[in-house]
Amino acid sequence: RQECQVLVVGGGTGGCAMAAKLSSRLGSDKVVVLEPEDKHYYQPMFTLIGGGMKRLDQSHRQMADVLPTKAKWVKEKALEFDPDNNTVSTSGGKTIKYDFLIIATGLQLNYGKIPGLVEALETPGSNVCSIYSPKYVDHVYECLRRTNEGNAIFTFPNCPIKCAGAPQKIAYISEHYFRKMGRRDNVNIIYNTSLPVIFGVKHYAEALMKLIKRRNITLNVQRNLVEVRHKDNIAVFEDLAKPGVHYEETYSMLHVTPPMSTPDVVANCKKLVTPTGFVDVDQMTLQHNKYNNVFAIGDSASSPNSKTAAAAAAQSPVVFRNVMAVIEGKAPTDIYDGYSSCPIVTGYSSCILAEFDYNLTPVETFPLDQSKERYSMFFMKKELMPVLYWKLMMNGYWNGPALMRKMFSLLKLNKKQ
Ligand code: FAD
Ligand code: UQ1
Repeated sequence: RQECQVLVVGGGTGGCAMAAKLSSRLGSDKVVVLEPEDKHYYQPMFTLIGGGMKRLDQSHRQMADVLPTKAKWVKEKALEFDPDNNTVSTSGGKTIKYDFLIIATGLQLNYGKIPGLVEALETPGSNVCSIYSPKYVDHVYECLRRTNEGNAIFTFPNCPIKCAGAPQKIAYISEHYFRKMGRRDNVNIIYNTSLPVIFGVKHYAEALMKLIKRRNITLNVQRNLVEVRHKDNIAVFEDLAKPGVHYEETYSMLHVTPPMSTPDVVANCKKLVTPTGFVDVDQMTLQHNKYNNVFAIGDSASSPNSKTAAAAAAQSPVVFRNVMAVIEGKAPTDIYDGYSSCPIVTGYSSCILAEFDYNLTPVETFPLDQSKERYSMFFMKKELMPVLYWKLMMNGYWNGPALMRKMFSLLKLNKKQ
């Protein structure tokens, strides 16, 4: 049995940032982080690894070096939440009692839900790959190099996912790769998405539709991958507009974005979650709707924002101030506006930086039209973001770009006067 003031479950993007902020304010040994993994991955790099622009070993650090020294790390899994008794039981047989709980368990990748997919991903020589898992991301570039002709198919599943832009980023990078290699005339690029549109924010969707047309990419909406038969190089899709109607498509390369959900341990704790399995929090304060001493940050929260590290960054000061308020016996008053951001990499030197809030209204940081493809945004994504992540965000010093945006808009106002 162990006790702590704040228990953070999950030492990924949101959990580590929160642990850094809280342990720095509350002092040593008040915060416990429950996290079973040895390595902390900077997942936004996976897209670039897929395109051969970064290596897998550049995307991770030892968890011990990333988690804050003032917090105590318990290297175990949460096995069961008991929010009525303020305890979490762990894979090492511990029961941790907390005053305040922050759930930051992210999303689990359910590759196994698609018959034939895991076998396909794990059979050497089958050109089936996925940037989403550190286990498979290294294989994506190899698939690109091996593909000379035929259909290169990219999928988007029928459920909420993290970084909803990533499935199309890897399609655009691949298209550019085949063009660079002089193979583009022989390869069809097909993007099959379960969604009814290319992107949820109209401003960027319009720019992306033009790009897709210009680059001769086939877009099929409401197509959900339901089976992979890798021996025959066949992917089976369901037409979501006509349930039960299936299409078989032959591929020479298949890039799969897997279905995702919150980890089973979270989804199964019915007291804590919404019917879809996300931690049931108020979308403004990120405090649990039933348990006042429970908060969530990041991908496992029910707040209807697009799930990204950028969103977790913008949530982190809100959760921090609201937890501090509750610790001091006050009501939480800080508000998260749903900010999320997605650098949509469109090739080996260009990027559209989508930024928006709960209303799906663009909330752009820089004083230029970010729906245009730019090298500056690509450079920021590839070279600056990893530094910002490891040096600032992981130490609790990055609250998202809101301050930067305000500075730029002040400068713009001054110019007009
Ligand atoms: P995570 O960072 O995934 O951390 C969850 C942690 O919880 C993990 O360390 C896990 O081990 C731990 N955990 C799970 N179960 C348990 C348990 N039972 N007990 C204890 N610990 C547990 N975001 C952007 O902002 N920009 C991008 O360009 C971008 N691109 C992306 C591209 C790809 C391919 C991917 C996969 C993601 C991308 N993201 C991007 C999304 C971003 O990585 C996530 O939104 C972010 O990491 C979410 O943070 P989190 O803390 O909620 O979850
Ligand atoms: C961001 O804050 C963030 O989290 C650290 C990302 O994840 C790596 C991003 O990709 C982006 C774009 C942001 C937003 C930051 C700026 C400067 C617009």
